[in-house]
Amino acid sequence: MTKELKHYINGQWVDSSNPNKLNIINPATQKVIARAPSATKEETEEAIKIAKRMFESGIWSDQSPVARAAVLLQIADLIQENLDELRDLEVQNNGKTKREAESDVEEAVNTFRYYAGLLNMPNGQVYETSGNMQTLIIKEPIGVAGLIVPWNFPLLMSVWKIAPALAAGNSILLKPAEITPMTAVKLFELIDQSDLPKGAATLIMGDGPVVGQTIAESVDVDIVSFTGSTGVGRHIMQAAAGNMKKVSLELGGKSPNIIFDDADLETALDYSLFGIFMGSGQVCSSGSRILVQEGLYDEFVQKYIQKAKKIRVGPGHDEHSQMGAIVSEKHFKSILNYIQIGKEEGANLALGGSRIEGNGLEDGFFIEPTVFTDVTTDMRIVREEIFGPVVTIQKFKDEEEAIKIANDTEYGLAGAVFSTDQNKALRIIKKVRAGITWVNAYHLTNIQAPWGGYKQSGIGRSLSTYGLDEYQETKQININLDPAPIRWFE
Ligand code: TAP
Repeated sequence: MTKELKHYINGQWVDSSNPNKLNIINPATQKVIARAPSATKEETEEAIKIAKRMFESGIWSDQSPVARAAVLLQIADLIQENLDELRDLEVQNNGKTKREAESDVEEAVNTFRYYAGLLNMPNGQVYETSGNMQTLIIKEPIGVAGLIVPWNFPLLMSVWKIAPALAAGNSILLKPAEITPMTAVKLFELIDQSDLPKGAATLIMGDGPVVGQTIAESVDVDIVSFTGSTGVGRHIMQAAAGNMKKVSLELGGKSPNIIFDDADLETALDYSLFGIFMGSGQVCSSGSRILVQEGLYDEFVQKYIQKAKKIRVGPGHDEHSQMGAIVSEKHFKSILNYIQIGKEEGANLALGGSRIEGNGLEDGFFIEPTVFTDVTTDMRIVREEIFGPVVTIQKFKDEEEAIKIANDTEYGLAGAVFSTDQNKALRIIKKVRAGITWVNAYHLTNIQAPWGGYKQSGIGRSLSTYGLDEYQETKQININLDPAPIRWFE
C-alpha cells in the first residue's frame, strides 16, 4: 500500500487541510512510493508559531550543552540502527546508488556525533578590559531556524542543518524538497523516539513557493538556512529582508577541475570521473568543467572517454549499478535540453548525450555519461549549472590561462588542481576563487572543514565550528567589577 506521509508538528503526526497530495515517485521505475501532504500558507504560519512558542518556553534552548549533546548522540545512534532502511529509502526516492546512499547515512550519523562533541568544548571568551571591567563573549541560540533543503542529498543536507541548529539550542522547522521527503519523514520518526522535547523539531512538507516562501518571509523565523539553486537563493534573501533575519545560503556551482601536463594521469582520470559522475552529476560541488593543459589534452580526452563509457548505469538498488537515475522527469528533461543546447552551440559531443533504454531502464530517468569537447567559455553548457552527468573538457596553454578560465564564472563553490609539482598546485589552487578545493583529489572532505562558496555560490558555511556559528548569536556581557558611579556629567 502507498504510504501516506504526514507533517510532524508539535510532536504529533498531522494531516494537511489541503486535500491535494503529491505522488512521490521512484525515479528508477516511475512507481509511486508514497503520497505527501502539501501544507498551506496558514498551516505553515501556525507551525512557525508553535516553533516560536517552544523556543520561548526554554524547554530545549535552556538545557545545558551536555544535555543537548546527549540527545544528539541518541539521534545519531537511532540513525545508525536504521541505516539500512534510510539507505533504501534514499535509493528509492532519489535514484542514487546503494553505495552513495549508504555513505550519506554514515555521514549523517557522524554529523550528529560531531556536533554533540563540539557541545562539550569551551564555547566563549573572557577578556580583561580597562579598569575594573571584564567582558564575557557568549554564544546563544538565534531562535526559530527555518531549514529548506534540496532533493540531491535529502537526508544529508537536512542533517547538515538540523544537527548544528539543534546543538545551538534553536527550535527547527525543516522543509524538505517536495519530491524527496522520504528520509526526512523517517528521520523525524527517529527524532520522535529520542528525548528531544516535543515541538523543538518540526517537519513540514510542500511546495517551495508556498511553504518555503512563508518560512523565508515570516517575522517569527530568526534564521533561514537554505540549500538549493542560486536563483531561489536570491529570492530567499529578498523574502528574508522583512525582519532582517539571518540568511545562510549554500547554492549552485560550475566548478573547474584543472589538470596540468605533469599530473599523475591515472589519478587525474579517476578523480575527474568521480568528480562529475558521482551522484549522476547532481552534486553542487561537481567538477563539471575539466580544464586540461594542451600537452596532455588529446591523451586525457581519449582515455577519459574510454573509462566513462564503462560506467554501469542502472537502478540504485542493483548492486552492479555505479550511476543511478536522475531524480525526476522535470530535471531529466532539463538535462537533455542542455545536451541539445550544447550540440546547437557547436560543442563536440564526444560521448553519450541520450536517454538510456533497454533492460527495463526505459521505465526510469537514466542518462548516459556525457562528455563535450571543443567547448568555449561563452557556451551555455560551460557557464550554466546543468546538474547532471554532463561534463565539458576544455584546453588551456599555461598557468595564467588556466586561472583565467577557472575563475570566469559567476559561481565559486569548488575546484581542483592535478599536478605532481606541489608548489605549482598550491600556487594555482590559492588563485581559484572557490570555498572548497582539492589538490590531486576531488569530492573528499570532512565534517571538521567548513563547506560553502564564494561569489554566487552562497553566503556562510556549513559543517565544522563555522557551521555551529551560523545558528548562534554572539553576545558581549560587560561586567563592572567595582560598581561606582562613572560621573561623566560631573
Ligand atoms: P531549488 O529548486 O532551489 O530548491 C531547493 C529548495 O527550495 C526546495 O526545498 C524547494 O522546494 C525550495 N524552494 C523552491 N522555491 C522556493 C521559494 N520561492 N521560496 C522558498 N523555497 C523555495 O534547488 P533544487 O533543484 O532542489 O536543488 C538543486 C540545486 O541545489 C543546485 O543548484 C545545487 O547546486 C544546489 N545545491 C547546493 C548545495 C551546496 S552545499 N552548495 C548542496 C546541494 C544542492 P520544492 O522542492 O518544493 O521546489
